[in-house]
Amino acid sequence: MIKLYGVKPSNYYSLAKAILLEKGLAFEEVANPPSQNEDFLQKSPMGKMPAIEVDGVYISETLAIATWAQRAQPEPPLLPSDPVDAAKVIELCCHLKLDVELVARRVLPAAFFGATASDEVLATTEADLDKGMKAVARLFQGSPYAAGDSFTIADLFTFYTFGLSSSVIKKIYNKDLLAGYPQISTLMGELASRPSISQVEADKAA
Ligand SMILES: N[C@@H](CCC(=O)N[C@@H](CS)C(=O)NCC(=O)O)C(=O)O
Repeated sequence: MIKLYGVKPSNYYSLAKAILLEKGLAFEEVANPPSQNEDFLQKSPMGKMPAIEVDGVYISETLAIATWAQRAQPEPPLLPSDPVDAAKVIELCCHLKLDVELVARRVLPAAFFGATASDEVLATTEADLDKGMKAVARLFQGSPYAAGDSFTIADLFTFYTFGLSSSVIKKIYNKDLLAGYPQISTLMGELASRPSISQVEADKAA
């Protein structure tokens, strides 16, 4: 049985869980917060969650987990079979993760954990985020899904990137990260009622 390590409030853990649910793969959730303990570093070399265990092998990094899931369980597809289309989905996921989510995370400690962000950090984060949002918008299809005709991992990256990033940005800058991006806003509303995502969110609240 596949094991999923991490804790439910994490957006990346949620993303990996939604992937397993979309694929209809049976898995067991093992509560394991991020840690620098040797035991957890063997599962996830940066000590971050999520990690999965498949036949005694550990895999960290959500994109790697998504790639494994697609190969292990091709149906229903979360990546297009066409190589270029698949690469475009991954390209969008990378920009969501590296140029929006990770940038917003710079001010997460100030938003929710009482830390102070310097004026310089506040200014560079805002400018970099603006650039990241414009990059994502260039790739975003949104008709009807993030990468075009079919539901893919880019939709899950979209949901779990903006779930966190929007709340951080609202708290720090009192602004709506998705203002000016109506396609993303609309998709976020639709994705919230997708069964996999609804289940992940309901489990979190339970
Ligand atoms: N690039 C990783 C990011 C995972 C990540 O940042 N996880 C956070 C929780 S949402 C974490 O474990 N943070 C603890 C830490 O940074 O030590 C992925 O895609 O899985």
